[in-house]
Amino acid sequence: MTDTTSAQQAESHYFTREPPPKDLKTNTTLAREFITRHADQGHRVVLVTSGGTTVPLETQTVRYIDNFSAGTRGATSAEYFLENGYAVIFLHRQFSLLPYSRHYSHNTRSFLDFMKEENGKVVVDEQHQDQMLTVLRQYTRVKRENRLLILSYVTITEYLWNLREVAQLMRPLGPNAIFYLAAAVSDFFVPQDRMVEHKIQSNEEFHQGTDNADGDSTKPPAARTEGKSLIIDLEPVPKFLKQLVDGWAPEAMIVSFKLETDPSLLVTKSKYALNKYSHHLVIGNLLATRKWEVVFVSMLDGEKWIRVPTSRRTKSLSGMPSLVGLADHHTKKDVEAEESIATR
Ligand code: PAZ
Repeated sequence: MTDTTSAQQAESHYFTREPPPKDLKTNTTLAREFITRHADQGHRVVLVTSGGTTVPLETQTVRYIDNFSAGTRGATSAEYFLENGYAVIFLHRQFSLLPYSRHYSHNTRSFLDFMKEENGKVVVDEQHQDQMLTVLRQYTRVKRENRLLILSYVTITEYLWNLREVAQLMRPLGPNAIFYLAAAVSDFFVPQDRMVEHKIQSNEEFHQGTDNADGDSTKPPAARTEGKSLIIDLEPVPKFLKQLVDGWAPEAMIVSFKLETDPSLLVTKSKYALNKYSHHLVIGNLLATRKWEVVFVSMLDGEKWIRVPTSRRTKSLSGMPSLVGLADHHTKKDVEAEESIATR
């Protein structure tokens, strides 16, 4: 079997087995209208994916697996695409950082700290006026020109359904389409037909049987209790980059990201991904240093490091992985560093 055939089979198996999200039709309608309008105006359109993906353990989800991503890379990069005239579809994890508002959210300070009361009215504090005015002007312009479409997902399956639909809608754009895949996508998941319906019980007296949500007990639930232990037996998520490159959007420019924690693997694995999927660019980064340095790996330029000067770095609070995943506090210097990488 060729790589292409097995990728097609994996796609068909996955999307037959995993039901589409409820809001997929709405998202598709919005994306179609957005893409058509910008294609008619001759604009380039970029799909930026951003934030983590959850892996639910129960159909009525109480517990899920998550990752660290706050969506800083995606939200920051989206702003730079917008400033450079692109129309941006921002497919992000619900409640992760958004372009423009990111400057004032998920911060170590509350957004209220940017305000003060003056003559019975709420106004922006003097020291934040200049920066907020710049951000507000950029945001207002983008809104006026209707160049930002914000779509959201929560789970890995919702992410993949949206990615496939939007990619296929972007196909007619040919080389005027860019995919910038900064989302931190789970490699493992619980398939729908191996998911229990209700909250997994820890108390042995209340243990459920071995039925999955669809009442089928032939395969054990992927997340279940055995004795006092919770057993989680995840399945691999098919690698859809091959399908994106070869099938969904073959003429588009495709940029993928590679995250590692072991420095000795980063370049090797980035090159491996580039060779395997034959797309345009892999941007590699390490969890601990991702705010300060990335490596670009491409056929054209080989391996190229981009680093924020030491004088502009701070100890990154975001270097700490968080199971909760959402509260990735960033400092002003984190924001500046991310911008410094995004502008190159
Ligand atoms: O969202 P964030 O700014 O905290 O992190 C960005 C990132 C590390 C998730 C991104 O740069 C990345 O590498 N995404 C791909 C991860 C992967 O699936 O390998």
